[in-house]
Amino acid sequence: MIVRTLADAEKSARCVVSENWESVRLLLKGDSMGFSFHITTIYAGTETPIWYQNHLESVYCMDGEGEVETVTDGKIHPIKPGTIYVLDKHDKHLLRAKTQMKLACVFNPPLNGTEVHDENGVYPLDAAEISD
Ligand code: 9YT
Repeated sequence: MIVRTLADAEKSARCVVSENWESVRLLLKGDSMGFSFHITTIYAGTETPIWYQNHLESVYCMDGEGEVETVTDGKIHPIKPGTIYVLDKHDKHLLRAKTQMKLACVFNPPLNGTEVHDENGVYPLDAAEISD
C-alpha cells in the first residue's frame, strides 16, 4: 500500500511550480498504478494554453471559479466546484482562472514527475522521473 499526505508532498520534489500553476503530484509513473494523480492550484487571473497530445486528463474542480475554452469550436465551459472536465480527445484548450482554483487531476499515461508545459502546452513523454 502507498500512503502519502499532501502536506509532505508539498515539501518534496513532487511539488512542481510553473508560471500559472503549481502541481503536487501525489501518484506518478514510478508508483505503477497506470495513472498519475495530482492536486493542482491554478493562480487567479491566469490563462493557460494546454494541449496534452500525449496524455488523457480528467480534471475535477474542488474550489474556485474559471472556464475552459475548447480551441477548435470556441466553446466556453464554466468551471466551478463539483465540475469535472475530461480531455478525452486530447482537446486543445485555454484554461482561465477567475479566482484561484484547486483541481484534482488524473493523467493517463501517468506523468513521470517533472513535466512542465512546452511552448505548445504539451507534456513530453521523456521527462525525468520522480520515484521517492
Ligand atoms: C488543469 C491542468 O492541466 N493544469 C496544468 C497542471 C496539470 N494539471 C498538472 O501537471 O498537474
